[in-house]
Amino acid sequence: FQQQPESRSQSYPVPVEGVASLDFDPYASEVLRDPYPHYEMMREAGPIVWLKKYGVYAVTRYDSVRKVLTDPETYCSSAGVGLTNFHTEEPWRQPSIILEVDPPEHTKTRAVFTRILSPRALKKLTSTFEAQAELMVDRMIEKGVCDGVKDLADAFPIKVFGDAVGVPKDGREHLLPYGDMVFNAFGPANDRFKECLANLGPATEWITNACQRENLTSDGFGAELYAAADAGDISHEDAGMLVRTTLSAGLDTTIFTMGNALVNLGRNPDQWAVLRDDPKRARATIEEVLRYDSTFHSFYRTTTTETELEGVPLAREQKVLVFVASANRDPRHWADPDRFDVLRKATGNMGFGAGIHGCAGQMIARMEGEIALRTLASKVESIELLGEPILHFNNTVRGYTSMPMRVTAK
Ligand code: OVM
Repeated sequence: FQQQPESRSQSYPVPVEGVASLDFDPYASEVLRDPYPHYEMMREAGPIVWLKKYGVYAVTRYDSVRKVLTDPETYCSSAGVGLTNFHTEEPWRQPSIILEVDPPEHTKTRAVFTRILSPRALKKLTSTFEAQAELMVDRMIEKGVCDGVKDLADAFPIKVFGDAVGVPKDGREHLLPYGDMVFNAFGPANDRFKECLANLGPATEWITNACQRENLTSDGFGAELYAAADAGDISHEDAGMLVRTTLSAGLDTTIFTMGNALVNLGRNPDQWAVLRDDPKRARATIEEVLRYDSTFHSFYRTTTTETELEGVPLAREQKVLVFVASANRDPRHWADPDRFDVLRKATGNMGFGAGIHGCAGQMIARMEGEIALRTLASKVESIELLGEPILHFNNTVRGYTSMPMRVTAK
């Protein structure tokens, strides 16, 4: 039969016989607090499971996740990469022209990003980023007792990435709440989503203004996106939309990743010692943080056609939930996956996704993380967490908002 989207009913599709059908809610607070035992439960239940509450299939194993992400013709992004199906439901904001599109539209915008974020372009930023990291780490040492999030994980990307894009210095406190909304919106319209939307206040307006050409500095990524429009590669409206992408995707993610690095190094003094004794391992450490404690946990694809995944027939317009953070802990792929080991080869992790939509900013994100960690490891002898760091709850990304710690100078 030919299943049409408009003929989907509440009860369709039912999970095929033999597929685990779970009551489990991956967005419940107790799951977000420590999702990994729940990921193990889903991985062991099968290569694909049905989540009753949301009417979606979910994949949690490394190979199944990669299969979905590397077949964008079957598993598209243009119906949205959250639970909301843009073909049948209203998105909370105008869809992204790089994230929430398929080829050929995607190919054009992605190419502009690839060029603007080229290795050569990033190299030019290195010394500025290093100088800022030094200032911030010196300040932490001076304080002794500090907050790893407020003094570094948060402050560093807001400063260096904000400057690199070229947004106004005033009002950058709106960037995180806006990103929080973007990432909550990839999940269901639950209380967390609704509360975030209700408290968004002037953040959206600030972001919209920051994306306008006249409010951007003349030498940042923002200006370069508008120059690409002048050159005819994209429209001027597209340029503004792509600035919005940098501000949506580039802050909460790098900030949480840096915080996750500090938490895991604080909890594993032997691993901190490896990095401190060889700060060149900062890059590999960030990679292991992305694997072991991924910032981005899950997102969706939508089937463009009837298909089959792991032996299960899928209808057209079926949302498939993809858990990259679970793939990064799959024992079928990783030896001793639940061990944080900065000496392991963590490349191939899917913390940045995979395939044509794999994070376009991953090189600058790694660079920010590497520079901050290398600077810390070069100047600091010990880091000690003072009490439990404060976890932030979001439907899609996981990180900390506060992390009291003591640092001592080398
Ligand atoms: C965008 C966007 C927003 C959030 C995340 C993202 C992970 C992209 O607006 O294009 O990539």
